[in-house]
Amino acid sequence: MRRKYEQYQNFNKTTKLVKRRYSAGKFRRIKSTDHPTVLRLKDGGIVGYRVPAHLVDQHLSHTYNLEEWAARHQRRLPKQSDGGRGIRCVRRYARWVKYNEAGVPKLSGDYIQDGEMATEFFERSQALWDRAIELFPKHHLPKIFRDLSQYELEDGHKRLCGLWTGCAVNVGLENEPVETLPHRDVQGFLHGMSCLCPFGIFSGGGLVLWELQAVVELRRGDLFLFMDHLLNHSNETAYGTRHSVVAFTDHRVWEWMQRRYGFKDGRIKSLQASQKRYRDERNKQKEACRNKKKVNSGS
Ligand SMILES: O=C(O)CCC(=O)C(=O)O
Ligand SMILES: [Fe+2]
Repeated sequence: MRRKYEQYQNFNKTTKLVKRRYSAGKFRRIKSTDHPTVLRLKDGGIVGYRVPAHLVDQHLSHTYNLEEWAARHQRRLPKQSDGGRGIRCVRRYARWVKYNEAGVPKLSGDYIQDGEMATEFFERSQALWDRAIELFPKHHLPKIFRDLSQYELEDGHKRLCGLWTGCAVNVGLENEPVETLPHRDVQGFLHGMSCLCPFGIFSGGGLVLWELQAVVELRRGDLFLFMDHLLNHSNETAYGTRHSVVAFTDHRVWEWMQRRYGFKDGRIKSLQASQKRYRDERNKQKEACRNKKKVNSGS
């Protein structure tokens, strides 16, 4: 799956057959249960891990806290839309390497602009991030856990979201629950995993994972750890009030960590080489296919 990674959105390459299977309701449904669910590829690699809300907090206080925050600030928050993902109000609160030439992690513009609202968001979500660290499947995914947790940010700055250096808060508006269009979060750390938590009083909104031809049902306050940079994903229709938060570490922060702590992640180079081989191979096959068609049509 990582080999197929492309830096740009690639949902347009999803075949008609796959889209038809989805429309016909033929994707596998991964129903909610009271236990954690592991999603594996055929080769055994884990690409998703769902934790039901009651294991995060039996009283669901993590969701109440976020819901109160959204209800209090929904009207005041700037309506910054994200057309690619089809969301009308998204706030990105992160320390990230973006829009700054020095390549050093800085607080995001939304965090600074939203001031007390952003600070309050982190007061209210702190318990959730602490639990996410405890619930992360460290035994199954030791390398991802190590990479996400072992390097500090500069000057004792804490990662804003526990293991992750920032988050996108998708705020549903009146009669507009958060339902994303198919996309990948391409800026994510190539060997990492993000953490999604939907909140609000809603039904529907299952997460469609296109490459897996599966729909993961997510209830209010569930956690879903997944490779959002590798897998095209979108939401089914949601009803009611649906918001969500996705905690992530972006790849450029990982590049900064390598410079700051003086190490080289050898996996990236060999991965990039294998991605290139994969693309070349695919182009060759396409070319051969085109030539064959030409010969068959006698031109
Ligand atoms: O709300 C969701 O379930 C998905 C959100 C998402 O994919 C995103 O914010 O990138
Ligand atoms: Fe996403």
